[in-house]
Parts: sequence; structure tokens; C-alpha cells
Amino acid sequence: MAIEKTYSMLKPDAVRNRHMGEIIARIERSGLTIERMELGMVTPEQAAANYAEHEGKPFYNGLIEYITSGPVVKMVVSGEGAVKKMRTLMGATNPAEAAPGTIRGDFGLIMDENVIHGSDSPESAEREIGVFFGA
Ligand code: DGI
Repeated sequence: MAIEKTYSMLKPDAVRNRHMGEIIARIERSGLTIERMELGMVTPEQAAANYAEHEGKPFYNGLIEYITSGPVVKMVVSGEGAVKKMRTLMGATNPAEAAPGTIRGDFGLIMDENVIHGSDSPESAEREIGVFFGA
């Protein structure tokens, strides 16, 4: 499998609920490498760029408000098949449906605060790394 990069982000609820350390430990234990990491706010511009595909949907405004509501941890994660591997570690989008043992299954409760983001393809990863870390 090819070495890939993916963009991952611990969302405001993960930081607020003090789950950063445990989630980062899981990423490291999986064999993936954290290449870059930064704690900070998501700007409204970055939020809009990251969630452009959801603009106009009923949950869009809440999503932007949530992702800009407090510090997040922005990460570039790399390794063999990193995109899919992160998605597997994360679990289903809705924490209520995410399997036990996954990050969302163990640290999340509701769709509106689902703990972690991970790019859905190598192309999205490249775009998102640009949005959050610059070219
Ligand atoms: O890639 P994912 O984060 O798993 O999912 P996505 O790219 O389809 O959606 C991005 C985020 O938007 C997701 O993490 C939570 C939110 N979202 C998506 N669909 C819904 C939603 N939030 C609510 N409240 N309702 C939805 O149907």
C-alpha cells in the first residue's frame, strides 16, 4: 500500500473534554506517524473551506459554529494507507452508530459533536492540509 498523508483534526469537544492525549496515543499505537500538529482555533474562512460541500444543509450553520467554538488539534498524519486507516480508527460519522473501540464510538455521543475529523480521500487530504497549514 502507498505511503499517504491525511489531514486529521481533534474537534473542540475532544479538547474541551480532555480526550486529546488518549486519542493521540491511539493514532501513534496504530503505527501512523504524526508529522505536524498544532493546537489552535479554526478561522471562519477555514471552516467554510473545509465544509463547502455541506453549505445550505440544515446542519451547516451549527457545524460552523461548533468547529469554531474552541481550540482544535490540527494534524498531518502519514503512513501506509493513512487515509483509510484513520477513517477506520475514527469509526462511523455518527457516534451513536460508531463501533465500540473506535474513537467516535468511545469518546463521542452525538452527531453534532463527533470528536474527530479525517480526510475521506488523498485528494481531500491535500486540499485540507492546504487549508489548515498553508501550501
Ligand atoms: O467525513 P465525516 O466527518 O465522517 O462526515 P461528512 O464529511 O459527511 O460530514 C462532515 C461533518 O458534518 C460530520 O463530521 C458531522 C457533520 N454532519 C454530517 N452530516 C450531518 C452532520 N451533522 C448533523 N447534525 N447532521 C447530519 O446529517
